[in-house]
Amino acid sequence: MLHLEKSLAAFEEAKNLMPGGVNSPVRSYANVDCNPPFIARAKGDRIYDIDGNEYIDYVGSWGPMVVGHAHPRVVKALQEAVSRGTSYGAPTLIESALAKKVMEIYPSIEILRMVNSGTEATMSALRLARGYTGRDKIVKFIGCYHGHSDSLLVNAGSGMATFGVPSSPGVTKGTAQDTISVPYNDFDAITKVMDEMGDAIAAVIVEPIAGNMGCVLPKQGYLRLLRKLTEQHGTLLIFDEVMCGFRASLGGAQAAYGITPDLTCLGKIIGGGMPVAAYGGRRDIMMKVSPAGPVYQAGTLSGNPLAMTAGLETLNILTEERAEDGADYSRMLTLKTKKLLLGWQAKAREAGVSIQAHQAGSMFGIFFHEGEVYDYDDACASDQEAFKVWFKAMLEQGIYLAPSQFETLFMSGAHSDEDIDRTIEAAGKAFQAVAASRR
Ligand code: KE4
Repeated sequence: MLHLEKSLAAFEEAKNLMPGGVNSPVRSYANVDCNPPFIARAKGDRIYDIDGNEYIDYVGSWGPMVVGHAHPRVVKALQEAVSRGTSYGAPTLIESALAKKVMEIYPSIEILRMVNSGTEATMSALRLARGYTGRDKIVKFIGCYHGHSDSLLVNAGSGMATFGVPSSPGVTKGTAQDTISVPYNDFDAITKVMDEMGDAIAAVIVEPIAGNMGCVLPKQGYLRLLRKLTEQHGTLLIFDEVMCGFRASLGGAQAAYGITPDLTCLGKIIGGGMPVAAYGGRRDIMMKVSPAGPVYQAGTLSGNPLAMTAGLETLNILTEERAEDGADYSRMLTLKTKKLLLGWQAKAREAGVSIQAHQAGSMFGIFFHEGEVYDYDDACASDQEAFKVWFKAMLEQGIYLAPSQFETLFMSGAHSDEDIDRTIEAAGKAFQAVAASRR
């Protein structure tokens, strides 16, 4: 039995200080009907709560901690940077250094702008797409999440091509009507919308590998269809790689699937755990951004030197370090993830529990579902009660997972073979608990 007395007390106090006691909703553990451990520190693949419990961490701060927590190279670089000050609000060499590093890895990005969150990156990319094309409408996909800007907090309207309805109070009907939402992986739906309205659509924004309905992969040919349809209609294709960037492969989904978007949004890993995101792409488009062009976008802490430092050191580790067998970092992460999922699948079979296991490089997840999971409806049809039982059984055994069926898990270079084996054994017990809960 996990002892969480101090976390419980901290959570009660936090609820009087922040909405729901947290600064981001998913951290409240509301989706799994239990209380969140308050974290004291983390190192490598381990995370420690204020009650002294130790966990193997597969959340990795929702993606950024790809080289593990408190990596010595990142800590050292930050310690040196902080002694030179924390923010200048002025151009620095480190911003150019990180920009160059990102462009080496993402050749589709010819010019980029640093911002402070994935929300800011996608919001800015959409404003730019509207400014560049002179069009108002955008298309997003049901189940994909791109941060909390108003245009993107929109659900599908009643009909496929009809305009959106706000998914949150505070989003105006006027804003929502310019967003069209269609099912992910549905070839006919996107083709119909683009055939009917493509010439009025500024951008199609997509998580090329979806991570916010659980981990869901694009069907064969789907991303190529999006590229073809957007080119046909002069619509910009925006890849939101905030999550799958540096995860699906070092060069993200665009490298893994060989599709070149017009704009790319990055985040999480390029900050190495500090607040960094970016949007970038074709020079002719990006040169419309202020002060080079008329599309306004700004930020006090954009390109913050500490954040740039953590991001650059993280990317240097990803591109320089190799496993003992010489495999590059991304290959090593993919193999670690594959080993974990093969173990989970074997344990689930032993327990007589059907799961779907999805992997894209070092991002992964499972669904308690008999059939394939291709879209949000499929994800919603998975057994969420089973997920809760499994999640709690894993947490009890010291395995720290995302507290929602609709999130994705992440491997890091710090996860040892021993810890992966331990996680597989724990999953075996957790799948047995699921089977018992169904009897
Ligand atoms: P942020 O504004 O949270 O930095 O990024 C928004 C965002 C944009 N695009 C994608 C594909 C994303 O996954 C995200 C944010 N991811 C969530 C995890 N599902 C962050 C965790 C949270 O909301 O607390």
